[in-house]
Amino acid sequence: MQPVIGILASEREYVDVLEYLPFSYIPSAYAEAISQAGGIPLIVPIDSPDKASAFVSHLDGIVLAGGHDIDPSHFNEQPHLQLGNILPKRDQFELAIIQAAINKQIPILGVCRGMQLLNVFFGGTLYQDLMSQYELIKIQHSQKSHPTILTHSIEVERDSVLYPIMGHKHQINSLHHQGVKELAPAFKAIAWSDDRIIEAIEHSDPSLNILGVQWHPELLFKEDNASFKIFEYFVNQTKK
Ligand SMILES: [Mn+2]
Repeated sequence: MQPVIGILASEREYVDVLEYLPFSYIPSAYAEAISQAGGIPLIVPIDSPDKASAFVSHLDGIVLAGGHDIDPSHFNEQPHLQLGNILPKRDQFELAIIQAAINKQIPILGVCRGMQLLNVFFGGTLYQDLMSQYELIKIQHSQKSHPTILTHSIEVERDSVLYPIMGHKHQINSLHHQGVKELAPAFKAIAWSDDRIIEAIEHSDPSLNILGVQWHPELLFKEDNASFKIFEYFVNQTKK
């Protein structure tokens, strides 16, 4: 049986000449990557947090995707001047899904915003805007190049699930303007950029199987073998 992997959808208004309708959506690359890696991708629309465990009861793994900024009220801050769009109902639903996934002990992969939300769920904080809030910033984390172009390098911790996949140094894409500030105590940082932004995290309890990456491997998996292997690793974990 192939594992069923829930990919949490975002929502936006579809603006046509006559229509302003909310659409559930997620970039197709997430589903393609999961499917190629041997999972059955299932796109999960935003719903009531009360239903999170009912959704999770049908799933073997969870992917938290990229997208909106996270509502800073979840880490007791007011909105910074450079905070982007937030979608509070998405935050609330995804936070409930994380709790339900932990209760069921199924693996979670957080990508970009997904990694940041995992950190916030476990009590960490974020830079709402790296450019203005992180003093040591010196490289482009919100790349101007096409999203599939590899732009900055990361250094990977030896004692981590990513090391066998990526080795010590690897080139990645970078499409984030927020970042992890205080890492939640439950996590280990396992990859960093040159200017010491945390680029990947894993939960210190390996039985929980929670991994977060700050870049976008779903946009690279066709050309970059390490990106594909992240999805393969994740899907294999959901079979255990
Ligand atoms: Mn980056």
